[in-house]
Amino acid sequence: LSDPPQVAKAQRAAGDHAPTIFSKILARTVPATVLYEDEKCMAFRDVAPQAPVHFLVIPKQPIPRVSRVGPEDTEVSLLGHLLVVASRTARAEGLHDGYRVVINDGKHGAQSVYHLHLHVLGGRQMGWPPG
Ligand code: D5M
Repeated sequence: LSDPPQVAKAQRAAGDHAPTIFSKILARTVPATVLYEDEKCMAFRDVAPQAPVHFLVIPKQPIPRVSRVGPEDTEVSLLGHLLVVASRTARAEGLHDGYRVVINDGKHGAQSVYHLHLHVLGGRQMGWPPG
């Protein structure tokens, strides 16, 4: 622990595994506008929307980030399930002209909540490339 890089590494690792606000949303101890829920995931509106429609799809399993998804079939199929739920919920939200799905990973990806989540944004024309 006297080695500062080790401390920084440990702090980063702890951050990756700490419960986040999304655990509280799953537990319904923090309110959210829930659009969809099943045994594996939940979709709810983003509190700081970046488009007319902006919701998040999160697994109930607290995987911290997409780069931590393991090779196990259950985690691989969970990712597929999250995408299918994102697409179905987008349709239910009326996004018939398309939408964008984004996963931010880590520092360079500008991830701020370390509980894996898919952003779904729609209801306006998106630009490319993203910032
Ligand atoms: O995005 C994390 C996203 O999570 C960001 O768009 C805000 C959103 N957020 C944070 N707290 C809440 C609550 N309490 N309800 C709904 N949405 C929330 P990231 O990809 O990690 O940068």
